[in-house]
This record gives sequence, C-alpha cells and structure tokens, in this order.
Amino acid sequence: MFQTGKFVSNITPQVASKIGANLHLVKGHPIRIVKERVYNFFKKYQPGRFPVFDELNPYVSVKDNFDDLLIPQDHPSRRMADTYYADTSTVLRTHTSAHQTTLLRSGCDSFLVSGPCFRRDSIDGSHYPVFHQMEGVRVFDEDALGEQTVAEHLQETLTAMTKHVFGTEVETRWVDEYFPFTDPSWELEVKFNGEWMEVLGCGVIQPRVLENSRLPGRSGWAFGQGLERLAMILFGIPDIRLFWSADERFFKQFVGVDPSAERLPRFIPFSAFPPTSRDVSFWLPAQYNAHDLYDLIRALGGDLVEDVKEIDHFDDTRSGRTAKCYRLVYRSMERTLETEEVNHIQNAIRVAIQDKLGGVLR
Ligand code: FA5
Ligand code: MG
Repeated sequence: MFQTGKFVSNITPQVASKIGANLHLVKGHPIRIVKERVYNFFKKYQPGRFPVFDELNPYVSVKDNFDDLLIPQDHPSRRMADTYYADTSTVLRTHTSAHQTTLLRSGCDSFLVSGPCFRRDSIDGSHYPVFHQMEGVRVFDEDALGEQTVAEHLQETLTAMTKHVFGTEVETRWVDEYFPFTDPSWELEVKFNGEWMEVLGCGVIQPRVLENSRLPGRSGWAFGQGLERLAMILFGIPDIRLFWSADERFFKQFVGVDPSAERLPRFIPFSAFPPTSRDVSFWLPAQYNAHDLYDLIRALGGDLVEDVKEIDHFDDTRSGRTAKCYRLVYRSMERTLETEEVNHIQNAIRVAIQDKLGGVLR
C-alpha cells in the first residue's frame, strides 16, 4: 500500500497492475466481443441514439461515484472495506454509474459507457476485484413515450437486448432490487450451468439524480451490466479468472470471432485440473472485515485461489472473542498444482493473517 501524507490508499499492487488492462478494448478478447455484440443491438434498435464512451478515466471523484447518485453517507459501499480509494476524495470507480450525472450535464441524454470497475469483493468463480461494466442511460424528451411507462420501455429494451445477445434459448427472470439512484429497480438474472446468475442492475432514474444532472422534470432509465457475466453465458466460460489468463488455449478460441454472428462458438475448457483445499481458522482482530482477508489472499495466492468460504464461526462468550474458519480452494486454470506450491502459499497467508491482519491462528 502506498502512503501519501496521512492517508493510506488501499489499492493493492495486484489491482494497480490491472488498471490499464482495459479488456473491453483488446481485439479478439471475449469481453470486447460481447461488448460489441451489445453495441450492435443498440445501433440496430435505435440508430444514432446511443453514443459510446469506452475510455473514460476509471479514477473518479467520490461525488461522481456516490454523492450525485444519492448513495447515503453511511452506505457500506463507501467504506474503505468495500472500495479502493486513491485519496480521500478519489476512488477507482465501483460502477460505470459514476459517469451518469457528468455525461447528462454535458448535454448527452442517452449513452453507453464501458470500462473496468473495481471492488473489494468476495472470491469465487463469478467475482473478481477488477471487472468490466457497461452502463446504458436513456432520458426521454417530454411526451416521447406516449402511453408506455419508462419502466415498461426499460424492460422491453433489455429483454430485446438479451434476445439479441444470447438468442432465444436462455432463461431469464426479473428480481426486485434496491438502488438509491433508481426507483423502481430490478436485477436481471440468467440461468447459467443450472443456477441463476445476476447479470445487470437497472431502474427508473430518481428525479433528484436528474436534477443533479440539470434535467429537472425529465424522466429516464439506466442499467449497468457485468460484461464478464455476459461473456461467461455467451461462450460458456466457467470461471471469471480465465479472462485474465495469458494461456493461448484460452485466447486462440476467440480469434476471428465475429461479434455479429448469429451463432458463436462455445468455449471448450482445456481439461479441468484438480482442485485442492486448505482451511485456516483464527481469532479475529478487534477491527475485522472479510474484504481485508480476501485482498490479502488475492495478493499472495493470485489467480490460483478459486474460492474462499467461511465454513465455521465461533463466539467465545467468556473472552468475548470470535473465531472464524475459512476454506480456500486452490486450482489453476492451466495446470495441476504441486502440493508444495499450495502449502507454501497457504503458509504465507497464515503468516500474513497474524502479521498484517492482527488475527491469532488457532
Ligand atoms: C451496480 O453496479 C449498479 N450501478 C447497476 C445499475 C446501473 C443500477 C444503473 C441501476 C441503474 P451491481 O452492484 O448489482 O449494480 O453490479 C451490476 C453488475 O456488475 C452485476 O450484476 C454483475 O454482473 C457485475 N458485477 C458486480 N460486481 C462484480 C464482481 N466483483 N465481479 C464481476 N462482476 C461483478
Ligand atoms: Mg447486484
């Protein structure tokens, strides 16, 4: 971590190294292919309506990322446990919604924004600290909608988009959600490998957000979708870490793929390598947030750690202490791991739990 004055940034070297990667701009990368497939839909559906912004700076102000979107001062997403802060008033954007009010204020009333977002998050096959989102915003001229409500227009648009991107085979469902900046709000889930996977959040923009954007009295909708999640479904990519793999067995499967092709190739996993798991239990320090543990594990285990779950929790009523046990699943996407190598990483993690987190191993 880097120190500037009194403030200590929580941006880890691992995350810092990925800030400029911009997978959504890399030719032949599945994130770019899926992005273009969605853009093609909007071009066809509303020619000229949605300008695209793919290279906006991922460092944004706290005002853009949170305040202007009505995210309350005490909302958990603002904590340093959840968000990477460069300094006290600048964050690595946690969502592309951070650009909503600035673009609206600049006079652009409909647009698409794609780019990397950053979050201190859990560790599993569909979460990664760096991921790519696409934001879509449409603000209507008065009376542009006729009889239709904004909510109906939003759901109709996103349903058509999903059909265009995936074809008709996929199962989808709307789930009621809450976002401070939209009301009503939903998430769209898609069936993937037998389970529902959330791909986007959306809703009708709150009047106060439009006031903050100097568009009082207007109405509109917005959505933000995860491009990794879309690409996983579109190509059948089983694990989010693969997007960062340098293995040519991954990349060569996407060479020359046309984003507008009706049928896309399915990803053929190179043989699945065996997982191996290790447990660690420790007494928690007084100040504890699991995201500190996850960042520490990411820093030491990198992409060899596939999943981390809390499997046991123990409150010692006498001492007032709490202990937790976590199970770490190690697996490489590219090769079989040596026991030695896993033990070595697990030991480094155990040491860091004591030295960096202030936990006491059991
Ligand atoms: C948002 O980020 C809202 N800004 C979405 C929104 C936009 C709502 C406009 C209303 C209006 P959420 O936190 O649910 O919402 O994230 C949106 C999507 O980003 C998720 O559905 C998922 O596809 C993706 N996503 C979020 N966190 C991660 C992660 N750690 N790894 C991979 N994908 C992620
Ligand atoms: Mg969500």
